[in-house]
Amino acid sequence: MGEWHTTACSLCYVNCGLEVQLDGRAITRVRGDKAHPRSRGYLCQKAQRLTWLGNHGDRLDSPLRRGPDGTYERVDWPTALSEIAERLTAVRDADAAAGRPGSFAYVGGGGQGNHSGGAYGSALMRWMRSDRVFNALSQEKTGDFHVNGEMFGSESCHTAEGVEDCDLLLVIGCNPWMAHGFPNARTVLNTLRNDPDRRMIVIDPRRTETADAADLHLPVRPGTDAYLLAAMIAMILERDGQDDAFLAERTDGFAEVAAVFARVPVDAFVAHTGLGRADVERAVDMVLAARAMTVRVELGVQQGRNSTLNSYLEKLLFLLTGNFGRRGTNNLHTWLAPLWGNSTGGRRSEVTGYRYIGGLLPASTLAEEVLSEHPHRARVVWVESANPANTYGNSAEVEEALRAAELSVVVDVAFTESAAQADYVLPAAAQHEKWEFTLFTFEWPHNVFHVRRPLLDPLPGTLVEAEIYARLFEELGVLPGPEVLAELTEVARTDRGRLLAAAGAVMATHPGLSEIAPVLLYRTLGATLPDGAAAMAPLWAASHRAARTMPRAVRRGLDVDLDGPALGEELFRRILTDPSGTVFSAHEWDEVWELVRRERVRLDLPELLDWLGRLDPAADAPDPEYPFSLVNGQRRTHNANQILRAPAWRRSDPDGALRVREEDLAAVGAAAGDWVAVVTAAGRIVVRAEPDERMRPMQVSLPHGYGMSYPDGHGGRVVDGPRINLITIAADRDPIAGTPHHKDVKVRLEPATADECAAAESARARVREAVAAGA
Ligand SMILES: Nc1nc2c(c(=O)[nH]1)N[C@H]1C(S)=C(S)[C@@H](COP(=O)(O)OP(=O)(O)OC[C@H]3O[C@@H](n4cnc5c(=O)[nH]c(N)nc54)[C@H](O)[C@@H]3O)O[C@H]1N2
Ligand SMILES: Nc1nc2c(c(=O)[nH]1)N[C@H]1C(S)=C(S)[C@@H](COP(=O)(O)OP(=O)(O)OC[C@H]3O[C@@H](n4cnc5c(=O)[nH]c(N)nc54)[C@H](O)[C@@H]3O)O[C@H]1N2
Ligand code: SF4
Ligand SMILES: [Mo]
Repeated sequence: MGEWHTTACSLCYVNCGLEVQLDGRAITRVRGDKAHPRSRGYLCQKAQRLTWLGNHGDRLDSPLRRGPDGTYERVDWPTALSEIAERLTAVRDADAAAGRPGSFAYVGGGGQGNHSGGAYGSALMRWMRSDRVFNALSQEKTGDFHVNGEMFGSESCHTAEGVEDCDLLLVIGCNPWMAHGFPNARTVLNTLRNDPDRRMIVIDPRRTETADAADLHLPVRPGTDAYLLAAMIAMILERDGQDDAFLAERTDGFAEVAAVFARVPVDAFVAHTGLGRADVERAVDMVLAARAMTVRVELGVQQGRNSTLNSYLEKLLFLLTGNFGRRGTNNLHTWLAPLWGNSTGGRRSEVTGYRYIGGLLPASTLAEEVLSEHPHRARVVWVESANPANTYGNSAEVEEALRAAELSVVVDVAFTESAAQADYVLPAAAQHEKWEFTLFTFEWPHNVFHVRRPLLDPLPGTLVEAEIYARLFEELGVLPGPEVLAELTEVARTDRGRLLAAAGAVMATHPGLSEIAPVLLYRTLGATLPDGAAAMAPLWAASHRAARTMPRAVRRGLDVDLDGPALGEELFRRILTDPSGTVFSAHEWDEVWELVRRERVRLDLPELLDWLGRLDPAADAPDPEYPFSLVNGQRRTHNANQILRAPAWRRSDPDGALRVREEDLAAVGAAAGDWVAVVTAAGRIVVRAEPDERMRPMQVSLPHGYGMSYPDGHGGRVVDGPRINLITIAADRDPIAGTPHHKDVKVRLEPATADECAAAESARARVREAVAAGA
């Protein structure tokens, strides 16, 4: 038996603790890590063949430079970085000369399990005098952040879910059985199913695997959640079901909210959802009977129609009924370092007019931000740990933007669809080849941070992100000379308490250095950390901040009796040395109010109450040209965003099939197993049809996480499954947050033409051949 190494899964943002065995560079066995304080030994089917993460035929192992004919040439690191530095400097100088804001767009900055690069990439953005960030969060969660900002006082006040302790779990627009989204999801759902005293309601057009475990499933018509939630809240208030004591003690604005809900036409709204009034009444009965309800939402409503309004209504539902701040209800959670910022000031992009939310601009506006004629358009697109050409709305436009930019750079482990458009591609070490961590730490009242150690050396030719950025800053001439760095390193080694003051003195004489503090920490403090943990250096600052802002909770979490800087040092030491993760904060339930950034929760948000007042079932009629509602990006057994490119990883669903009810398929003249075309105004893709009687009539689904090209073993590349964002229309998005309506894309189905079928069969055969050959 080989040795077991401790690590974490990075195939979804739950990041379960794992133990793995290795054979050379291959992960041969995987099991859950029982010592992980959050996942406690849990893992799902996706992690079982983690060997394909980082160990496949499409790894990059050299920087690439695009030639005028669109082919890529291998260049060495110094060449790539010096040329990039020269071009960045030219843009930065031109920005300054024109007196315009920095035209650098930072895209991504971390995936499902790797957030260490983000600090360094953000430093580059700041040095380029920009703050334009686009990432996955800004195409799913920014509506939620906006509402949090207005209600709780900061957009980084983010809700946690008491799924393990609630007696009613209200699941809206998510499928935790498949997608997780909270730790140990299948265990939690099975426990709920088997406990006669606990209930679950699922609001989803599809009878999902999660709905199978529910006491009540409400198969809402796609895109009508706002009507349903508004009707439910109106019914609760009609029945005086609000928690008056909680509202009086903790909130403002109830009267204004109640006045608007008194005007909600409940019957018309319920009719519009396609549900029966009796079922909705039953849901309301269950909410009112609950001792502790937790609401769990995700993409079905966040990437659905009325996204930001849905986020508001979902929160009103738990707040009006007093299901906040107690065991088993919704709460807020702590951060070691917040994953997103706060921009409640209302700043907007000059190019698209969209506001910044959580410090982010909408991913769906990236292409416009670049392709616009506006003098302040983005001119550099810097992509790190994201594949916007496949994951942002309208892939063709995103590709055009990457080509049109004055400079585009992709930092990735694989030759992605985005890399295939970039001027330079920089190969990063994969997640098991470096120190890494995730900031997806959403737990309350105990929160866990997990730093994981490398299992392998970096693949030759690759660098960890911290080193890529540090070398780039050396080329840019921003870092001080070796003697100054050596002096600071010596301070870090011998007298860390003095490091901030010493670094401050250096910054005072080096313009631009304060913007890249993480890089300075990496090059100095980093060099003194044990076992090559240099890239973790920014966590030192984060540890001290956490210890300063929530000392009591950190003391309890670590079970120590320290204070001041000693507590921060101990926290940093612990997160670097605990192999299975550290409980970095432990609170009492009612201390959640320390995290709320205003005195009382604000309930009446005029912009959203206006939106609610404008909801009109008549304005929401189906489009006869595009009669189906497509869940464009469903989570299934074997998909994981764009993380796992190797087709061999998937044990199920090799084609990434279109799921559709058999009668709906027959009505368009097709049958199970046929290739069919899915058509929108933006494009047409050809997919394999597979019957799924769980779908709601006239609702179909395609999986997220396909459409990646892969080496075919004969010197070419072949696309594996549907490239779903070829058919999304980037402008079909939320008016406030710009989040796309991916879960309700209006489409038409047609039988594929003979040529399309032949091309699809051929691609499929080449993928299967590559898999058979061990790709
Ligand atoms: N297997 C797997 N798991 C994953 C991922 C993955 O790629 N694969 N990705 C991870 C990531 S990044 C995320 S953000 C999460 C997302 O996790 P989820 O949001 O749970 O996953 P989805 O399948 O995208 O969509 C959820 C549900 O929304 C429903 N839905 C569609 N339209 C509507 C509607 O109008 N109203 C309502 N109420 N529901 C609707 C769909 O039927 C679907 O069941 O999953 C994470 N986990
Ligand atoms: N139509 C549609 N579009 C969607 C969705 C949908 O449901 N439907 N879902 C959206 C959601 S919720 C999300 S979260 C996004 C996800 O989309 P993205 O934000 O684009 O992220 P990922 O798909 O996770 O891609 C991660 C990239 O990081 C690379 N990578 C992996 N490890 C490392 C590393 O250590 N370093 C570096 N530098 N790179 C690495 C991978 O090779 C991959 O190219 O997609 C969104 N797009
Ligand atoms: S739930 Fe997510 S993090 Fe856990 S094993 Fe499955 S894919 Fe990995
Ligand atoms: Mo996501």
